[in-house]
Amino acid sequence: MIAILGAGSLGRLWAATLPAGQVAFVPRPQTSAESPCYRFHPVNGEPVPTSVPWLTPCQSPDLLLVTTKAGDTLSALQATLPSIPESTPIVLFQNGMGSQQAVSEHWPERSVLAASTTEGANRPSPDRLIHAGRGQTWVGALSGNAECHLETVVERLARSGLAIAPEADILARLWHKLVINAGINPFTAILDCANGDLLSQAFYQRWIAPLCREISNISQISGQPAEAPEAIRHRIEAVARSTSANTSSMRADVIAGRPTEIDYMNGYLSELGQRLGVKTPVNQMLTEQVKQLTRPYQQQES
Ligand code: KPL
Repeated sequence: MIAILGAGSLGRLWAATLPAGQVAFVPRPQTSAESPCYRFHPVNGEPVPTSVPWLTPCQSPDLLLVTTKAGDTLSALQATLPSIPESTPIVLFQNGMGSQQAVSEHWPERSVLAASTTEGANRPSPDRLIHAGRGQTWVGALSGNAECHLETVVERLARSGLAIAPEADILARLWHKLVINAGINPFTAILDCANGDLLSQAFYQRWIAPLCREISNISQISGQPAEAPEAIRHRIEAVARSTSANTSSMRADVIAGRPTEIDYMNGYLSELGQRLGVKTPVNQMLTEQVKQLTRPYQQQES
C-alpha cells in the first residue's frame, strides 16, 4: 500500500495514476469523513472518475509519498509518522529547498528520499484534477540509508505511467529547479501575471540580472555546479516561455489566499547567502514583497 500525505494537485495526480487499490490518502485533522472523489482529466483522453480511500489505522503502508506544501511538511509528518513503520521509505515532493533537509535531519533513523518533478497539474475546482502537461520526475536518496530503497521506489512509482528516473545527486536536481522557481515565482506573484508575461515587465527587467548574479555567487560558494549569471537568466527565461500561459504555484497561492513557499525559494537563498557571507539584497527584497502580498492571511491565522 502506498500512502500519500497531502491531497493537493500533485498528491491527486499520483493517486489517480498509480494502480487503484494500492493507494490511500493519509487523513489529516482538517479532512472530512468522505474520502476524496474527483474527475481526473488526463493529458489526452476522457475524464476518469477517481475515488481514493483514506488510510485506515490497521493498514501499514510500505511507501509514503509526501505532497504537502513545503511549509506544512514538518508538522504534517510529526502527526503522521508515529503510525507509519520505521522501515517505510518516505519520498518528499516539496518545491524549493530547505524542507527536505529539515525532514532528513529531524528523522535521521528514517529512509528519506526526495523527488523533483516537472509534471503540471492543477485543480480549477475541488472536484477536478487536470493533468496539464506531461513532465519528468527524478527521485534520489537524501539520507544514507535510503539508497537501498531507490530502485524499488522508482519501479513502484513507474507503475503510474508517469516518466520517472533515479537521480544520483538529487540535491543538485532540486537546486536546478530552485533557481528556476526563484526567477519566475516571486515576479509572477508580485506582478500578478502568467509566466510568459513577466518577461516584458519593467520590474522584472530591472531586477532579473542582479538576481541572477546573486544566485550565481551563492551557487559557487555553496558548492553547487558553477553557473554564470547569463546562463541562469537564459534558463529562467526558457522555462517562462515554455510555460508562458501557466499561473505559477506562487501566484496561485496568493490568489487563493494561501501562504506561499517563498521561504523555501528566495527566502532560502537569502538565508543561505547570509550564512555564506554572500550579499542577497534582491532575494531579500523579493521575499519581503511576496510576504507583503500574503500578510492579511498571516494576520488572520495568527
Ligand atoms: O514550478 C513552477 C511553479 O509554478 O512552481 C514553474 C516552473 C514556475 C512553472 O509554473
